[in-house]
Amino acid sequence: MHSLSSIYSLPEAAQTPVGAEVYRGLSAHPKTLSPWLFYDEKGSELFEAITELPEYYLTRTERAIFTEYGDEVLDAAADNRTLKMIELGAGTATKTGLLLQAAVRRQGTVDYLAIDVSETALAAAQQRIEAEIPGVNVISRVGDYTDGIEEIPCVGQRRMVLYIGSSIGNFEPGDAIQVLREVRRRLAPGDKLLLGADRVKERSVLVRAYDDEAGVTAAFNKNILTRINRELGANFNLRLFRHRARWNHEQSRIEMHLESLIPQHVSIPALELEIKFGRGETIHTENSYKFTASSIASIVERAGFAMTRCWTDEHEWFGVYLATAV
Ligand code: AVI
Repeated sequence: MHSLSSIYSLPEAAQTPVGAEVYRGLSAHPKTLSPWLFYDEKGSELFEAITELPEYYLTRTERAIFTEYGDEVLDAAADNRTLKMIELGAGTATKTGLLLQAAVRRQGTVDYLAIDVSETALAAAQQRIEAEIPGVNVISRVGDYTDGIEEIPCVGQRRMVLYIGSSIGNFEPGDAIQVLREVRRRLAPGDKLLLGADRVKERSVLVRAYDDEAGVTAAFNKNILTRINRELGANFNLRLFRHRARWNHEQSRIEMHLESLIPQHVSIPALELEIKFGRGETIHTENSYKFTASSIASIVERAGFAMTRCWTDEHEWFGVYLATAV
């Protein structure tokens, strides 16, 4: 009996999720790495730090929208019924607290299902919410995206799925539609989706948000190389790569890249790979799509929802969209 690795003579490490992605991405032309590789322990800490940067307006703007319009959002979502809330990629659920408070004001108690891949983030979220917002019944599920949505039985009630923080922007548009279709498949007509999505705006504001003065986003981007060094024994020299953030107007997205400053070779022993970089060649690590009201409506509608309401901030920098399952 031969294992797949001996038939195709791929090293064993190339069959782990990280190894397979690095093998695929760094053998490709142009070179790419998937953004989920950012989020090891250090990367998750760096992302939390990004959300507090002065240049990274996304988190604070979405929070301000929830603070100002939380009650309105809840009223519009509930259709005079009791609402149950389900959050995809809940993380530490800090902004969600504002909506949960509005739900408790409206209906006294609320069931809240938090879904995330990080068990530690979920445990912290559960503890904090239960301590700070009496009336919230927190259920947490470790899993990917839509796992567990059906677990909330909803006879005569409304479900509202939260997908906030502009995470939808990290998918290619076709994949974003697929993710929302998966959500839709698990809901009943009339159930709601609350989507937070960043908006197209002036280029300089966008680029600064992804290339901050303090260099936190640069460290976040380069952490992907540290991770490959640690987990696959590679010898990336971080000083020989620089962080780049570019606005791609045609595709309406911020791209993050790691640019090789010199011609160089990097070896990845666990994958038996030797990677050659030209000067100025990049590894494309992330896309962060920015939407207009109509581009986000088209995604939501193609996934089986009708756009119902939208809230924004005074600069119209960020959008919170309520959509109804049809
Ligand atoms: C998680 N996601 C919404 C962030 C974004 O803005 O696309 C990830 C990020 N990348 C660089 N800074 C933040």
